[in-house]
Amino acid sequence: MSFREIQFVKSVVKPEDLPVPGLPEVAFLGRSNVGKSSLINAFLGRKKLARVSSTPGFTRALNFFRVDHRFLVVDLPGYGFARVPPKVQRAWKRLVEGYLSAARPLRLLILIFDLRRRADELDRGLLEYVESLGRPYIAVLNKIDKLSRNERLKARAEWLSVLSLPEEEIFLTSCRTGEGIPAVRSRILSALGLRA
Ligand SMILES: Nc1nc2c(ncn2[C@@H]2O[C@H](COP(=O)(O)OP(=O)(O)O)[C@@H](O)[C@H]2O)c(=O)[nH]1
Ligand SMILES: [Mg+2]
Repeated sequence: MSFREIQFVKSVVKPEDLPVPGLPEVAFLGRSNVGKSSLINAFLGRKKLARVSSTPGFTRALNFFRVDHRFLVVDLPGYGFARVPPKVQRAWKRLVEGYLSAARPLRLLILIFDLRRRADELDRGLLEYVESLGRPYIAVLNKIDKLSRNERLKARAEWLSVLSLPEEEIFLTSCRTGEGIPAVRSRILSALGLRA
């Protein structure tokens, strides 16, 4: 299925300003520069809806997009920026946790990682938190084009040991080549009760 109409709804910097829950939602979360914007664009079949940055920027807002009046895509602000002041880090935590713990029709949370990197303390902390929420989520290991087949297998095995997810909920993708994108897309659509 392709989408016809994608509308920007709202940008939120404080949990108090979240829109009133309504349409089903899918949310994307990842460290800065993992390819979150690229994955959102690939999912929606758009070139530059969510901004793709060549230099990791500082996006502190949570952005809502309405797709064909049927569901919302929530672009959660990235984490793990170098040299972020504690105050900004606290604001990020408050906003993201405020969203994720709110009573909202969140059908699927998509956690994006860079397959080339190992999970660090920040990733593990986030995974523990997400696990504790008991909300449906999947992991997308992106940038596979940067690795050889052997390296992919090795990195995948490492991530498997870190993630508390069944194998079928872990996706390997490249937003550059498009490899693995259809599988993620159908997983998200099925979470929304839509057909691929
Ligand atoms: N090689 C490669 N580069 C990617 C991939 N996905 C994203 N990128 C690049 O990584 C950088 C950050 O991407 P972006 O989507 O802005 O990441 P975000 O900060 O997580 O939103 C950009 O230069 C993208 O072109 C991928 O699968 N493979
Ligand atoms: Mg981005």
